[in-house]
Amino acid sequence: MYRLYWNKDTGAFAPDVVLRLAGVPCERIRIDHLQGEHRRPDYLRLNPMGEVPTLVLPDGTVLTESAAMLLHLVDAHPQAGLAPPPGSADRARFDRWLLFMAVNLYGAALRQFHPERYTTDPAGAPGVKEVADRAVDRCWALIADALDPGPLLLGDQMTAADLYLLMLLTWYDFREEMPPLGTAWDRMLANPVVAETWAQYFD
Ligand SMILES: N[C@@H](CCC(=O)N[C@@H](CS)C(=O)NCC(=O)O)C(=O)O
Repeated sequence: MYRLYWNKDTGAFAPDVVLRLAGVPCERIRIDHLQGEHRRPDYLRLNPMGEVPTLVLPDGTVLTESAAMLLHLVDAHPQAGLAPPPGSADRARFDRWLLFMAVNLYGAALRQFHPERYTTDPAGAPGVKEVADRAVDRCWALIADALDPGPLLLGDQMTAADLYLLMLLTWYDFREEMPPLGTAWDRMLANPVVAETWAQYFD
């Protein structure tokens, strides 16, 4: 069985909703990172960066990095239909946007939320945040463009990349400023499994 280390309001939402949509049994272990549980030695042995989520595969393989978890799950459970087949042009687009969000947007979000971690000079933190603010805005504009014609990143089919997008969009509610984001949001939350999982993580 899979084992997912998760907490509310974290990136664990993305692998969790994919596991649920795939109908795959999974044990869930809560790691309260706000209480410092992600710094416990037993958790650091699994996830040396001390981050949530961590996914342990049925054979014991440990995965960190939420995007890597999605890439594994969509291929291990193709019947869920949450990614185009490997090697197809649509799969290349899927990989592109998933990695774009994981590297550029998630990365800029961390610099924006925790600028003090990215400078040795406390007085430099506001500058780090200002540059991160710009990077975040630019990333969202590119994602809104990628949702044309939409309604989702690859058209009509909801993929794991869209669900990753939903997780990030929950932290940045740009639905009014960028209507394609609102359309994608409504489309995903119309799925009852997505809505139920979202409510457990973010309500
Ligand atoms: N690259 C990692 C980032 C994970 C991450 O930053 N998780 C946050 C919660 S959403 C965390 O554990 N933060 C704890 C900390 O930074 O102290 C991934 O995509 O899984």
